[in-house]
Amino acid sequence: MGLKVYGVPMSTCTTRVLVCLHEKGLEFEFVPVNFLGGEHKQPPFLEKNPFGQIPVLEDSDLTLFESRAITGYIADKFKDTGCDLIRHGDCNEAAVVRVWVEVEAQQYNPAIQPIVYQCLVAPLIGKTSDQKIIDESLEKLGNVLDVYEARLSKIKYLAGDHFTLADLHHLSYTFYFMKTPYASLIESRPHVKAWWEDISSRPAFVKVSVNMKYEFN
Ligand code: GS8
Repeated sequence: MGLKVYGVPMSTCTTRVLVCLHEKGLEFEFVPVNFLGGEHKQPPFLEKNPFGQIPVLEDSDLTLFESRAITGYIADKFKDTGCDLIRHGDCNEAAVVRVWVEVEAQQYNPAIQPIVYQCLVAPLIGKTSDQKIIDESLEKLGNVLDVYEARLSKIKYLAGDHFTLADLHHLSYTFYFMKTPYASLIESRPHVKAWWEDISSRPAFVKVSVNMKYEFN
C-alpha cells in the first residue's frame, strides 16, 4: 500500500500536502472526502483524524493529520527525492527553514485566513462578510508582509537561497488571497511580489492550483 491523501481538491490544507507530493515527484492516491455530506465528521473518518478535519495522509500503517506535519514527514522520508524541502544537509539551514515554517503558521496564516474566509467562503455559504474582521486582519497581514519585504530584499526565498517548505506552506492561502480585492498588499511590495510570482509558477503548484476553484464539489 502506498501513499493515500484524503481531502478536497479546493481545500487550502489539502493542497498544501498535494503540492509537497508533486514537488517530490511521488505517486499517490487521492481519496476525495464528501465534505458537504459531512463525511469528515463520521466515525470511519474520525478514526483517521479525531478532530474531523481534512487532510489525512496514510502511508501503509501510518496515519497522519495536520497538513504541516504531513509535509514535514514527506520532506523527511523522501529527502533524497526531488527538491530538498528542509535543507537536510546543513543543520543551520534546516533550523532556519523550521523558523520560517513557524512564521507562516503563527504569523502569516492567522492574518490571511480570516480574509480569505470572509471574502470567498462566507458568500459561498450564504453568510455576509464581516468587514471589521477583514480590516483588522489586513492590518496584521500588512505588518507581516513588511517583514517579508525586508527579508526578501536580501534573499530569494524565506529561508535562504532555496525554495523550501517555508515558501511552499504559503502557496494555498496566498493563491486565494490574490482573488480578493486586497491583492495589492502583495503587489505593492516588489520583493514579495517577485517571490510570489516565482513560487506560484513552480510546476507542482500550477498542477494543483488548476483544481483550486472556490466551489464545493
Ligand atoms: C487545519 C485543517 C482544516 O482546517 C491542517 O491540516 O493544517 N491545522 C489543520 N481543514 C479544514 C478544511 S480547509 O482546508 C476542515 O477540515 N474543516 C472542517 C472542520 O474544521 O470542521
